[in-house]
Amino acid sequence: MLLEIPNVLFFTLNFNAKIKQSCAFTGEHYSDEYKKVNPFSLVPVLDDNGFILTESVAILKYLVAKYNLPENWYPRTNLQAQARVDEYMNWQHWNTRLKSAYLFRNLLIEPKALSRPVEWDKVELFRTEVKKTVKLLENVWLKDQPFLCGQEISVADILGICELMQLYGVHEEYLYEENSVVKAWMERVKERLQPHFDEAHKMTYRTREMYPMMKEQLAKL
Ligand SMILES: N[C@@H](CCC(=O)N[C@@H](CS)C(=O)NCC(=O)O)C(=O)O
Repeated sequence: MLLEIPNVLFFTLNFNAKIKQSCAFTGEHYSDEYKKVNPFSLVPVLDDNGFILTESVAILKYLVAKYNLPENWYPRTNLQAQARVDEYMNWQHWNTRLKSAYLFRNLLIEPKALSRPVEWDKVELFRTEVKKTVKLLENVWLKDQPFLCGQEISVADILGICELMQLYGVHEEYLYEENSVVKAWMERVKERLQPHFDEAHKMTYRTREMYPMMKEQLAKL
């Protein structure tokens, strides 16, 4: 494939992201057929010619190794640089990931799936939590460096930006845009990942367009 090497990584990830999005929105991931592939009924899942792998972090590391991507994506020779990326990937599960995902779920996914009104107290709680995480991104991860784990982009930045981008889908982007350091980092990462970034986020952009209408419907429940 004659794509630039980082693009190979993102092209592959885009492909999985498409499966993930359509699957999670249609509820297909609860089917018995899907459970045969991923017993956790979650997305993403990688099927590399029959080798099935769940968990986004494991998938990213596998893809970097499989395509022998440049060191910056996930360092292999510099142990401390690798540990730094691992540090973020472990931290994010209970921070960027959890807070952003729960805000998104509470604003849209759960009310829609369960046909129940939005629980605004929970939404407020997770808005506050997202703000705290954004502050930590600024003051810890992005302190003195342009990317989350150093001077170069890594898989940590892909994970980080994708979690925040779901908030763009539900018009909550002010939560990270009001932080100039995080906003500038996101612009930097996006630019580095284009055109694949936009391709990967088609469903997010579509959700954003439809959200005002969906919000109105949810307000009637
Ligand atoms: N730890 C897992 C989390 C996977 C996860 O929570 N996926 C969400 C979407 S991003 C999902 O499948 N949600 C569907 C559901 O909860 O029904 C990973 O990092 O891959």
